[in-house]
Amino acid sequence: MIIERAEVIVTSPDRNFVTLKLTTDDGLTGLGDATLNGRELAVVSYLRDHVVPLLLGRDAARIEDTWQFLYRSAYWRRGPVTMAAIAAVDVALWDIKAKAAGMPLYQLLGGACRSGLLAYGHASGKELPELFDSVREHQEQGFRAIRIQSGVPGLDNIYGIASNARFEANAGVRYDHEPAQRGALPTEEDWDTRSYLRHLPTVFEAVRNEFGPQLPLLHDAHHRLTPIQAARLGRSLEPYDLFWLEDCTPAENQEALRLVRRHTVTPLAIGEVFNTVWDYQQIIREQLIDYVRSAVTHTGGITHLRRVLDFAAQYQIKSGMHGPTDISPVGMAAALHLGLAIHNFGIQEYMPHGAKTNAVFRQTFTWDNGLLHPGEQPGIGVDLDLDEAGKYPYAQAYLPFNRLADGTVHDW
Ligand code: EZ4
Ligand code: CO
Repeated sequence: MIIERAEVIVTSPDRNFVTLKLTTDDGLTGLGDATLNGRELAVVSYLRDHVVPLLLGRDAARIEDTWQFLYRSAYWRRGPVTMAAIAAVDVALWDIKAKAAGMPLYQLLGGACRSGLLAYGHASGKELPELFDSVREHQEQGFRAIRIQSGVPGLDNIYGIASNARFEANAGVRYDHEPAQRGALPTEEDWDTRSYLRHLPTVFEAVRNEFGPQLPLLHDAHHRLTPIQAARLGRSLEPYDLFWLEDCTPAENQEALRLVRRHTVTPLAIGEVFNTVWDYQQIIREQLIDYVRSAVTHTGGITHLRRVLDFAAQYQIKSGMHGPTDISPVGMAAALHLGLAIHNFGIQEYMPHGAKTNAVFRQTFTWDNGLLHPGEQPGIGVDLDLDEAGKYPYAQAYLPFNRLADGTVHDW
């Protein structure tokens, strides 16, 4: 099993995706997701210019050794570009190994720990009636846990709210809650923390009154709060029994979570922008979070994220892997195999991809009664149709950014 070919495929069916495809001398292929939203081409270059030449001729069976080689031989450690590139290689090698074994990947990771993965979907609405409709639509689609994002009075355009204007900006593609916008410049959104902190508890009160106490509800504060603001939000949401409050602070300052924890028992989820176990060292050891948000795609692949989650398991901290549309079907498949095999699975974020994306990436996962399952095909269970992929060239796209009313740039 010698790696004979390594191709980096960029395609933009409904949005940009970067995929690494490895082919061995005995004809096995493996896929890995390397999509880094808004900075896609940096990972393409990292792979094409610096990693592909190192892979050719290597033994595809040596996954751990290849991981350590790519991580340590670069000298420059960590970071989203490096770790997305390493993740793509790692997942492609696991895909190959599982195909060689004739097993779905989760079997090689220890076998299933559950019959399927509880997944949450994204409901949103600028006003309550629209939000309620969105919750109902998700329930009809089978979701048994739902993220709630709402408009805030006085703010026009904020994170997490699906709107028609956004779909038009993406050339008519209806792609719910896709924050990246095609175009030469990032779009500007509004933010005001005081209005948000006042408004959000009233939204959760209304949702609980409408949908009852049982439905697991989640919310993403998207890195916008100071520690004391986050503490206040967590406390004010306690009556509504959240499954989690996500990214309440920009958590590269891990110590900030100590302050939040002192004031609230609302469960906390952090880490979609983290990329190594080192980003979690303090918050896991001090039990400052309840869920690890890292995706396989952005955290060094199956090999490294499993290490993070095994560390988390010692502290009863569970997985809550990031699953937005910018994780490709390849990255989602990898997440489902890992989630099925680990004991400390918590919940999986699930935003269904669009029809064009599903034609490029042929998948075998199933969605049944609110549970995801990766399927039984050997490997990760995804095939990439190169002809379909070739129809959709890269289109420049950026994530938005925030300004406060006085023009100050704020965390997005
Ligand atoms: O903003 O995936 O929880 N989900 C999120 C996402 C992220 C995007 C960034 O690429 O926070 O919507
Ligand atoms: Co998030």
